[in-house]
Amino acid sequence: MTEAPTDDPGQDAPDVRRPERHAVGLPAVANSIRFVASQAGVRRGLPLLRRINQVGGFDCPGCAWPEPEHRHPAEFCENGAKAVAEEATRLRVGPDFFAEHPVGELAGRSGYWLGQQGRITHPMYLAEGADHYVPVEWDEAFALIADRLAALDDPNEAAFYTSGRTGNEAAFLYQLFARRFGTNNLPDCSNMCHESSGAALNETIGIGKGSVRLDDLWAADLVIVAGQNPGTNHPRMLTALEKAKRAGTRIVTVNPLPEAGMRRFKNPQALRGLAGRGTELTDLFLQIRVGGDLALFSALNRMLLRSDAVDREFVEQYTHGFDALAEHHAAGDDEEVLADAVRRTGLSREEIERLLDMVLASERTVVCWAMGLTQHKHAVPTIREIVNLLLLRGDIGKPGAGVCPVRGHSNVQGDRTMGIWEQMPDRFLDALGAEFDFAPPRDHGYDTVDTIRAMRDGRVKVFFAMGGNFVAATPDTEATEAAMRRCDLTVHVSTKLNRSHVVTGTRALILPALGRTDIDVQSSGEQFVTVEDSMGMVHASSGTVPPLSDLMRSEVAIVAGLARKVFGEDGVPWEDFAADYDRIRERIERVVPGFDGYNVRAREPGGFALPHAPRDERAFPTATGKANFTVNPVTSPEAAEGRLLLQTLRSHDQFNTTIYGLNDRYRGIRNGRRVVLVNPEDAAELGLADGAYCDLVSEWGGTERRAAHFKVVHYPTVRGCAAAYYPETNVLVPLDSVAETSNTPTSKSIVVRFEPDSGA
Ligand SMILES: Nc1nc2c(c(=O)[nH]1)N[C@H]1C(S)=C(S)[C@@H](COP(=O)(O)OP(=O)(O)OC[C@H]3O[C@@H](n4cnc5c(=O)[nH]c(N)nc54)[C@H](O)[C@@H]3O)O[C@H]1N2
Ligand SMILES: Nc1nc2c(c(=O)[nH]1)N[C@H]1C(S)=C(S)[C@@H](COP(=O)(O)OP(=O)(O)OC[C@H]3O[C@@H](n4cnc5c(=O)[nH]c(N)nc54)[C@H](O)[C@@H]3O)O[C@H]1N2
Ligand SMILES: [Mo]
Repeated sequence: MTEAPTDDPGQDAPDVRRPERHAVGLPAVANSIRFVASQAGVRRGLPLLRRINQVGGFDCPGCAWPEPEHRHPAEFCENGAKAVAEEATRLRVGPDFFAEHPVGELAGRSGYWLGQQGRITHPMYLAEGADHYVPVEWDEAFALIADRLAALDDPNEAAFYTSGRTGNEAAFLYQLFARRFGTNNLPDCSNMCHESSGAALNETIGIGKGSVRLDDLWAADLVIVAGQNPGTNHPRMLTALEKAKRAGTRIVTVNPLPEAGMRRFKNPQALRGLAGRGTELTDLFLQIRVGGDLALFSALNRMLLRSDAVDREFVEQYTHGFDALAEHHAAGDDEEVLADAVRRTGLSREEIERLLDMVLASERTVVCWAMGLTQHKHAVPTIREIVNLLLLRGDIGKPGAGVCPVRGHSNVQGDRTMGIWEQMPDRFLDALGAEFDFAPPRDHGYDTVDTIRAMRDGRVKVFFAMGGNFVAATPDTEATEAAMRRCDLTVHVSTKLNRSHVVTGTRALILPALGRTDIDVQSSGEQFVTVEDSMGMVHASSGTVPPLSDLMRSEVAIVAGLARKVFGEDGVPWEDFAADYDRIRERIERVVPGFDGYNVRAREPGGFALPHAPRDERAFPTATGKANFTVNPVTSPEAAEGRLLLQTLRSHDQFNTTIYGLNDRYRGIRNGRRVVLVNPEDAAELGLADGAYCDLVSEWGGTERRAAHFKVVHYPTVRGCAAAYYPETNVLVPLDSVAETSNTPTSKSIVVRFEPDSGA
């Protein structure tokens, strides 16, 4: 047991009500205002709400869902409001706090408690053998890092992690710093998130990003939302889906859980949403078994081929590999294949055929997905099979159709565009090297899972994180924490306190950063940063509240200051970059395609769109020069007798490892997070009474992992599958259980058995 003991009153005794049948509406509006006022205060907090996602305001630090061209005065959601309030809080964590609380004590606190303490206001240092963090000057902090970096035998003994909130300018400088230091070890949150989407899309259409814009949703005949819970994680997507629905789009939801948001939506931006019954969003709900999506889409494609509903012209002109796919689906017996799909998906044959009919009736189909598809062993083939479907129908590169991986962190896609990737292609490295007159390293670096392995084995000794909460977000908590403790130095550039600050290497630093909402003033004046949303739109973001402390620095200033300390006079004008972010954007424009006129276009209201060859001109920059069909043999996770497949997901009151509160309103869970949702029939078979406490034991490759003291909740999830919250269950995800090709932890399919409660 490695989890922090629970110290939140009530967290151990969650109570349960009936799940909601609709999402948003008045309670969401009331909740946003209450939460913002309580965290940030009425004077500091409430005016912020008017600046979220507005031209001249700041990009919501919540999710990466795009803003419509015509913005509503309230272009935010309940959970965006919580993300803003969390950051704009008036509470401070400064030297007094650290003097009062030894690190050992903090390591016993829950993540929720740590996050609630406030914004970090001073650079803090934990010396070797010390019990307390103590304040440190910025210059001294940089010197400490430079010193440990200089002590390494090889630049690849350092790893530089990024979480997806970092703006483009800081991300670009950060990867430049890492590569000039000599390593491609740039793990990021994306490795645990949409890496599977990137891998599948790069191979099949030649670019690892989605191909649709907002107006494509409105022009689509059919939108399939698979493995995603937008009511909680991308609430503004519901507004877009409602608009699509009113324009005649049909919507299919594929999910093991009946998520409230995809059922009935009460739009808070419209009177009908606040007062009326709301809009029924889903036309067809397919309650699929966890990991059954490849079987579903494969069966669908087989039937499509049989019914001769293939867009021959598109296939001939733009694609490669059709014959192999057709051959694959010609083999075997149709009845047997369908029966196999029924078994693997848990759906009925009629349900699969209804989906087929809807696909056949649609001239323009969009498929949206998120973590329910990406975090499986067979995630990459699953997404490739979705691409097969769209290619068969000619549904890429035309209005109203395409692939829509819905990104998580607000700038996770932009960070990738800026070079935060352990395997950036040579054309990027060539341009970077030419611009800054150096030879970037070419060997691929470590991703997130490989970084943990390298720390565990003593091959990475300095761990530096630009945001995020590495030890809580990554799999196999026990193994990861042990790996982190083996490091010589761990450094976190952070806004709020989290578990990664208290599970440290021999020495540790916390460097306090400005966030999205903070006004950022540098020597040339007030700065803005730019971000890229899930649909490839780049736009400006400027904070609007005064920082809580003069000692907080922007991420740009932190990287620039560190770089100067590490490299000395190296011919790169780091100070100029920090003084005026336009100077960084000029360089990005010369290195990264699609950013011409960056400084001008970033200042245009709404920003600008990055090019996307498949969408814009049906050009596919793949190895074959065409869009690639792929053959994906059907597979799905299995659990032996007496076991269930556990998926780990988000409640309505959290942003990843940041816990806003202990409720999950739409699912009817209150005052606690250590719950496991189990289908009543499975529960009866397993002897799990509603409300009983149990341990979850994961089984993988002959090894076992345990998470103690979970309350059983009988819940209408699909048979054979259970669900529980992340990050409490990360301890159960084996480090080596990863998706093929993308190396993403399989957080959505863990085989678990239930044992009697061993206590909190
Ligand atoms: N408020 C809030 N917003 C967020 C976040 C947050 O924590 N809080 N996190 C952000 C981030 S980084 C990300 S990546 C996104 C995550 O957004 P989501 O992917 O929506 O997040 P999860 O909670 O992991 O939900 C996964 C969904 O997939 C379903 N699912 C699980 N397994 C399967 C499966 O095998 N097949 C199918 N078809 N469905 C399955 C689950 O039932 C659930 O509805 O949200 C972003 N936005
Ligand atoms: N079991 C399981 N594990 C998962 C997932 C899952 O579904 N199940 N999802 C995975 C996914 S999709 C993701 S994206 C990862 C998320 O992994 P991370 O991105 O590493 O985690 P977060 O919880 O988003 O990081 C929160 C911390 O970031 C810092 N922070 C916030 N804003 C800023 C900022 O503006 N600047 C800086 N410098 N720091 C800031 C704060 O200190 C805060 O505590 O987790 C993954 N882990
Ligand atoms: Mo994510």
